Amino acid sequence: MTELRSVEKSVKVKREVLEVSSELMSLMGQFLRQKGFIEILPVIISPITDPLNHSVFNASIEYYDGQYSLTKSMIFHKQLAMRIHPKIFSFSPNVRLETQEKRKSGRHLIEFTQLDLEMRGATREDVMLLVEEMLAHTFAMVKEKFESFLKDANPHFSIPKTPFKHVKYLEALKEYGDEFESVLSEQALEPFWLIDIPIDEREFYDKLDDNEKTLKDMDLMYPYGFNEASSGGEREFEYEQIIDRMKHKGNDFESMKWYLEEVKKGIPSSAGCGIGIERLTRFICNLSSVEEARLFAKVPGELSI
Ligand code: ASN
Repeated sequence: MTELRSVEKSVKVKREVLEVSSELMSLMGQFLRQKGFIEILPVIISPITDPLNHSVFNASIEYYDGQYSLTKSMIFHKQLAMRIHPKIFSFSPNVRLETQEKRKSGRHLIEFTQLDLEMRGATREDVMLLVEEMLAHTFAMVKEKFESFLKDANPHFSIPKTPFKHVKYLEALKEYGDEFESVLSEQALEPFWLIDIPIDEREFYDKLDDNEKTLKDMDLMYPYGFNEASSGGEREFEYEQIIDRMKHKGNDFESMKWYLEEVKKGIPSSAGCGIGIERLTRFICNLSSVEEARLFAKVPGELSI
């Protein structure tokens, strides 16, 4: 039987960690509003959700003759929201029922929250510059407010220097082998972007580059071995191209039919990304796992309150 994670552990998160987490959500929200973004309410259940690039256990709810999925990411809703407003963000709770091996990473929870943002007509470069500025600003403000806590908790804490370095996925793979992400993250002293991810390594919705091999997308990587922080990119928005990409990936068309109908009517081009709140909190507070970065953490392989 699956163990119930001790309730004591689930409510034993440090008070300062929760304060940092609360503050950084507030700071990033303010920053984005100043840049003309509006906050939209998150979608928790929908017949369409991110198919992801790896398999997880099914999380869906029967409702009359249909089925709702719990949101794995709001990617498709962000694209549809682009019809109404050019700059949106949401603190989006995601449920991904990962297998228990994922617990070892220190980066996975089966329920987590990402700051998901999207910009109409934008390029990948626009998103990278925005995120760099947002993080530099957020870290500076957090440093001011939590100086004495951070001095003890995180000896590496520093305000990231912009612009962040760009590392090409295939070049890094060639130089450092399969474990290149961890190797580079361990070596790094500053956050960096992993760009040009090969088509088979990511979902169908990130835009294919003209070379037809890599995507116009990016992952943000934290230094000191904290690994992946964020993923995003420019998006596919043309019907034929989306169909081709879904076929290439072997995605299920039936569950995506409402999305495809909307794409056929037309959705704007856009770019965006999602930044995990628990991972950001973990990185800033130098925690060994995201389990310590929020209250009521749902760890892979266990039941938690
Ligand atoms: N939020 C991510 C993005 O905007 C997608 C994801 O979480 N898989 O690209």
